[in-house]
Amino acid sequence: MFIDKAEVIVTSPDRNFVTLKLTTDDGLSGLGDATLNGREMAVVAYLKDHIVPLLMRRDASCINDTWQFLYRSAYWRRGPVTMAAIAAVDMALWDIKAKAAGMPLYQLLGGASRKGLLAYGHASGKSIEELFDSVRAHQQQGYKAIRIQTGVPGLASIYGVASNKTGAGNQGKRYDYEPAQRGAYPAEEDWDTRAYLRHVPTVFEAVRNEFGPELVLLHDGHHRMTPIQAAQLGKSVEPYDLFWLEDCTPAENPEALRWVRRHTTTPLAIGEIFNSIWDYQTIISEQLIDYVRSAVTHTGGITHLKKILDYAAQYQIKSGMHGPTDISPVGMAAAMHLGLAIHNFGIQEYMAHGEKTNQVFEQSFRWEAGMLHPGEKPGLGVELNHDEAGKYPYEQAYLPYNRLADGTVHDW
Ligand code: KDG
Ligand code: MG
Repeated sequence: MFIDKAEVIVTSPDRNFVTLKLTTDDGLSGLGDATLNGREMAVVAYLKDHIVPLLMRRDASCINDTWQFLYRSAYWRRGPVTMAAIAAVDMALWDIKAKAAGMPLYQLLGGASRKGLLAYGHASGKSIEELFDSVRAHQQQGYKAIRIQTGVPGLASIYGVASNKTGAGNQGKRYDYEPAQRGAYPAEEDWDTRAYLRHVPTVFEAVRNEFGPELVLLHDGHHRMTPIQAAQLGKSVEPYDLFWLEDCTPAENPEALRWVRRHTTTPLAIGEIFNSIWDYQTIISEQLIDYVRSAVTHTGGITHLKKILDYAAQYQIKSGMHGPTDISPVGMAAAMHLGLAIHNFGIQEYMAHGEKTNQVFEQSFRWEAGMLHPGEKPGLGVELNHDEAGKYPYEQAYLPYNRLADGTVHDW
């Protein structure tokens, strides 16, 4: 079974997606997600110019060897562009292998370890009333776990707060926060850590009082605090029993988490911007986190993320795979198969994709009572509709960036 054809498909139904499609000489095809939000075309060039020529006539069944060959023969290692490109090849080869076996991929990864995957959605609101509406709307959709992000008094715009309102007259409207905005320049947002630290505990107190102790609550700090500020926040939300506090400090300095850990028992999650097992070495072996946030798409694919999660399992650290809308339905399917199979699954982030995206990517996953399941179709269970994809050419889009009141650029 040889790789005969490799296509890199860029489509922008509700947002940009980069997909690799590999086809074998005996007619099987596999899909891989290579979407790197705001830097999509860098991965397209890496795939088209440097990877696709190496794949032609390779044995499609040799997934490990192909992974090592692409990783080591480049000499230059790691990095989001390289690892997203390798991830796409890896996913597509697993898709092909599972189709050849006539099984859903999770069966090849060892079979199901659970009935379904607890998933969390994104509730948000500029005010407490809007936030409560959004939490209720998520509960109506079946979510048992909900991430809470709110506006902060004095700040005009903030990460994670959707612009579309929920509630009366808006039922059914898509209101998830979509940070990447189409256009030629990134949008500017404002930031004030002290205002944020004062406000967030009051929000969690209000949410717990309104929705009770059962609801699983999460929060994303999005890399903005210093270690000691993160420790303060972790401590101040302890009474509200968070499932996790995510990305409390900038992820490049994993040692910062030692300081946070010393001061708070709020569980910590990090890793959506990591791309290899080496990024996790210190924080897993020193047990500085509780959840691994990597996406299959950004961490070298199923082969490599499974290694990270197996390593994490030795330290009772669980998965919490990244699942915003910039992970395509192909990347989400890969996460669901992996999450269903591993023992140390924790939770799966799930932001439903828009209608156009769901027409481009035909999917077989199930959403029932707050749980995801990848379905029983052989392979990943996702097929690309080329006609639909062709309707939506790439559109330049950027993630926003932050400035403090005095004009200093801050982590976004
Ligand atoms: O591309 C960046 C987004 O995926 C990121 O901002 C989303 O932090 C995020 C999350 O937790 O989903
Ligand atoms: Mg995040």
